[in-house]
Amino acid sequence: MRIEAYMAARVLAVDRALPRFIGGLRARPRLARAMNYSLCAGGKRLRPALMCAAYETFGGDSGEILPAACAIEMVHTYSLIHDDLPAMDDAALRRGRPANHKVYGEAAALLAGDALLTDAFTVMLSAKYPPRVKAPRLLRAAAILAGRAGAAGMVSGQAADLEAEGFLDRAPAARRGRALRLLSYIHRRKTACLITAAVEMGAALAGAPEKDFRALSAFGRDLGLCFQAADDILDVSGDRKKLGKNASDARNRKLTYAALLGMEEARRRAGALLRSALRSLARVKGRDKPRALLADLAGLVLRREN
Ligand code: GRG
Repeated sequence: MRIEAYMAARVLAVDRALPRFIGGLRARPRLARAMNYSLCAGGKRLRPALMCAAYETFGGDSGEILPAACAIEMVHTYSLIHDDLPAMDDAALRRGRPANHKVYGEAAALLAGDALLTDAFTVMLSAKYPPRVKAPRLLRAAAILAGRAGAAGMVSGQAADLEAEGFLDRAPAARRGRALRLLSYIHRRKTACLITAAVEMGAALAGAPEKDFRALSAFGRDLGLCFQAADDILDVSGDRKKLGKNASDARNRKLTYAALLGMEEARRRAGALLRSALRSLARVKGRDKPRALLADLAGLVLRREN
């Protein structure tokens, strides 16, 4: 199957399922609208697709784990809503529409994010799964999602990202090594943690052997770093219409590959990270076709225009 067709099928499944899951949560109507507004705004659904392809690599059928795939998209969407708030990146546009707080106000946007994060676990843990998804596998997947999204992962990445604003104005060029280490810390957590979680969760739900789990985890980490390097480049040179958001890194004095190393070196690093991810993927045993889909998905991450 071509990767575009695979992605389109996953997008369709997730787009249909998310409003059903939100509808089942008994949220107050305005809160449910605010949650749906950002969830159903046309995200690429990269993380659910990665989880599905990882699950299929170890023999599963991706339809079986739709609640878990939707759960990671809920966590991702919460992070985008909170990231856009004035106290964080202060962005007016997201996914081609006004940011959540521009429509519903800051308090409602905060609460929509809170509910999406918390109820990701409701959706994931209260669903019915086939016998292959044994309870310990489901619990491990939930622990991965919590751990990678939480204080040890994405939240600390976001905290460090905010602390690093203006770093390049304050630090002399001689401290480039320190800046690179800080940047790597930020990227690993802010972006790569959730992308790593996607493939780890797919592997955990399918009961992948530990060796393959670790190789897939390394694939996810480098793919996540490649994703962020590409994001930094797109923020400088991408087509705003296709991106569906305004450039914000320079305005926020962000520490990025593009700002620290220049565009050419940022592109070179993104390519090197993709190759490193593919080397880890080559060590993963499992079904050939979904593993090839994972490789194609990785290629899309580097070539993407939004
Ligand atoms: C608020 C705890 C907290 C974390 C926020 C997501 C994030 C951390 C910051 C967003 C800043 C940013 C643009 C990071 C780059 C990586 C990223 C998550 C990009 C958006 O993901 P896509 O391109 O978005 O997969 P879509 O809209 O396609 O789902």
